[in-house]
Amino acid sequence: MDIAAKMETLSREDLLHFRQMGYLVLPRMLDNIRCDELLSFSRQQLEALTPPLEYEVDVRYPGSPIGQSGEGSKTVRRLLEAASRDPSLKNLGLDSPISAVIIELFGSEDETLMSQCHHNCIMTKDPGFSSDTLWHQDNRYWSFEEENLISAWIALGPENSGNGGLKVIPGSHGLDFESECFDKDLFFRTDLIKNKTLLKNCKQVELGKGDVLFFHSRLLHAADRNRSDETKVSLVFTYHLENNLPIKGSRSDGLPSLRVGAIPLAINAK
Ligand SMILES: O=C(O)CCC(=O)C(=O)O
Repeated sequence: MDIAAKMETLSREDLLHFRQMGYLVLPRMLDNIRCDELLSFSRQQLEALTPPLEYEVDVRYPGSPIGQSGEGSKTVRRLLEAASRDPSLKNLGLDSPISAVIIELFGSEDETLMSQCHHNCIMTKDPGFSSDTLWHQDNRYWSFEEENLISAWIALGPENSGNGGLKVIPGSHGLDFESECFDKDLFFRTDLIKNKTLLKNCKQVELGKGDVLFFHSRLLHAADRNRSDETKVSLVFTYHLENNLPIKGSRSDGLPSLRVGAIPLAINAK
């Protein structure tokens, strides 16, 4: 898997879009050959149930199979620790046009690091037993000093409303919410009028094969279950700055973050 991801340079419009909306889609960062290699690797790992894994039953979202031994109980949701599964995945996360875009989006002199915890994963959505992910900010999962992380969501095939692609509330990363806006599991409540009004701005993110969605950890997003016939596979990496550290002892602190190679955008990646 050594075919380069396509080089990208961020325009002023791209940067402005990310700052104002909290997300940015860059089309065709990976070509079809690269996507197919990553897909075939992911399918092998899925078939072999190569640990560490998160199963649909573990999350208990609407639609998740129930019970550790019932039908669908072996449906994988995340192949965790993606970067440790193959050197090419580590390279893609740490030393590629994708990580170069992340550095630009942070726009900081501080070093950028990639977390090896949780969202460093190959995310799968099986048509048979997938679930609905309710509205949330990713800070629900992360415990960092500051709510300032950026994820790169790499679509290895098309992602849309039919197969459980992500929906976002543009600009929500910049809003301050009172704690009552979220339920006890930190999902954004859909029964409050003020929340309902905001959710009317929902936008389905349509991704093509090889497109990358960059989004801020404060951006409200959600996704439905997969109603297509094919498993959806995406690769996700999450980044933070060196001066924004995981809270000691939290799940975000379970593995050390890795330093991102600061390759300039103009120089081609391996
Ligand atoms: O694909 C999904 O169901 C949503 C995943 C998600 O929002 C997340 O991992 O934060």
